[in-house]
Amino acid sequence: MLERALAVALVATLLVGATLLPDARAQMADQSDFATTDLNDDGQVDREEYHRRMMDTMFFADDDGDGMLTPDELPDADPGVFQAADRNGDGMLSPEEFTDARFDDFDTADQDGNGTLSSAEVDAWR
Ligand SMILES: [Ca+2]
Ligand SMILES: [Ca+2]
Ligand SMILES: [Ca+2]
Repeated sequence: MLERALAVALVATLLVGATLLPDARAQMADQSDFATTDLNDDGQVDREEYHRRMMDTMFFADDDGDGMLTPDELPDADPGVFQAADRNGDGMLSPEEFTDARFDDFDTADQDGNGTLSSAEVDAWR
């Protein structure tokens, strides 16, 4: 039981955003976070589930509701990480830019390339 709880906590940490949203990660890294993201409850997080999670994360971070994320709205984001994610250089992250950056993390963590993240893969990624 303890092992599973630990794995779930690690998955939650990855899903909420290890690089872009450390603050949100701290707020949301609990066990229910993984259950929320794993919509079909199969113990794996697939790209669709991950994408929905990113949309929720972006929605909550977008203080002025304009659909774009600025450095102000991601106060804890590393400026270098933000700039790398801002592909068109307009100083804001569109939903596409935001999710693209997060899917880079997903692909890195998905070591067997089967398109889903197991808790073991998240564990190894960290
Ligand atoms: Ca905004
Ligand atoms: Ca942009
Ligand atoms: Ca995998």
